Amino acid sequence: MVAEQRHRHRRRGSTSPTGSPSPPLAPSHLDAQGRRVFELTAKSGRHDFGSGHAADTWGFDGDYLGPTLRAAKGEQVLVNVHNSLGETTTVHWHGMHLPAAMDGGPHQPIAPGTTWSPTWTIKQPAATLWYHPHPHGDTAQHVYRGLAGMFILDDPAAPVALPDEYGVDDIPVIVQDRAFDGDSLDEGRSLLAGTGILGDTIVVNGTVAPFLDVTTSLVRLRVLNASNARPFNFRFATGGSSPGSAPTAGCWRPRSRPHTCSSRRVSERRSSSGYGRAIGWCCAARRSTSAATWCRTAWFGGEDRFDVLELRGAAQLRASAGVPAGLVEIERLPPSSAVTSRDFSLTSETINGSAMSMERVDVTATLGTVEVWSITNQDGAPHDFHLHDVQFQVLGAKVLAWKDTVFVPAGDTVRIIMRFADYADPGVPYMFHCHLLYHEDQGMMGQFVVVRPGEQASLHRH
Ligand SMILES: [Cu+2]
Repeated sequence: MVAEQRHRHRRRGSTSPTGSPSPPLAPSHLDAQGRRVFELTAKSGRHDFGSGHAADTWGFDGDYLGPTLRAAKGEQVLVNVHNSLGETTTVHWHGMHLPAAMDGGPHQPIAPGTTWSPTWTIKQPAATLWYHPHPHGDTAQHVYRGLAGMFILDDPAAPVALPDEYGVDDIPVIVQDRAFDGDSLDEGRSLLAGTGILGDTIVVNGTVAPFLDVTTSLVRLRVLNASNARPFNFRFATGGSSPGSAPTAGCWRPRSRPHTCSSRRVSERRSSSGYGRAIGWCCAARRSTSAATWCRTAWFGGEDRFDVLELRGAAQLRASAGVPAGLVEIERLPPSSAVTSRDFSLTSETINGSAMSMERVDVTATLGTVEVWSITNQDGAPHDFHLHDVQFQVLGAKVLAWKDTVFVPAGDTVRIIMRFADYADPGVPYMFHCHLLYHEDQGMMGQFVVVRPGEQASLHRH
């Protein structure tokens, strides 16, 4: 244990750590049309989180979380999503560039006992994405109960020389905070927090107090913050159990070259990739605060510190290749290429003063054009802005990267730039919204439609 923990954040029950196995890779097969076909079933179950917690949960194929889907750029995928829950849900492919009708937002409900079968071609660079429900008004509850999984995209034409043995030196790290009421998941804290549930127990890959056995000198961690509301500023605790083994870490986004840093904010409700030289060290999370903002940040979890994942190095580590000098090429979108600028104000669980309506189109974007969106948080609370369909770049950011979600601190403005490419459908919208799931459910969400030049949006009726 390296990070301090306040008494109210001390782990419950036994603190003997348990292993944190990677979620299994989802099996798939190629059908007669050459499509890579996956099966996913949303179901209820009972999951042992370790440390004495066995709770009623939901999962895909299992009792909690879901298998990791993996596909390559250029492949057409087909996912048969079966709903064996007692209520309607959806499955959204977070960060995926795909047609609106395949997006899995509130417009693609999966009724109990039915199957939804979206199919699309992977047209984006290698990425660590995820999937989770997106039913309007119920997203927080469905994700909290355990419906989430990773979706890894590879690009065979642009290989990156990072560790790539899944579960051995290429590790999914799905981080969630959970609150327990006895052994049950506590779902009743939303109204108290203002941001939705802030749990006092950290769960990684569905395990409390986890550790990871490391056998190679370099590991790649694919860190996914799948919490409902909590932002993290992950850092590596130095001075681990092996003398002189302070890790180096860096490279948390698809970017052109390795980048060394001591901490990485994953406040954004999505995933990042990182690597570290792993020799017996811990990984801790906290958010820095200043005195002036103490009240606010404490209220939203900013004073909390947690140990997240202990990496236990084997006595003998298999030597890995070195850190590559280059990673991927990223085309910078210049603001001068934008044909449209839009302003979005986030306040009081609305965007530009309106709560989400499935009957209203808030933005109509034209296929093939670049836009700049200026997002202002007018609240005293933090928000996370998430855009479906296309990845964007943050103007003025220190590091060039493709992102699908951006943290917008209280009172701040963030400007993002994106190009709407490949897919237009005047009748089916994509969503943009705060990715604090409680805010999203309350209505801090809007709809955008991508049309061909000269076309008008006209929503399909439900
Ligand atoms: Cu929000």
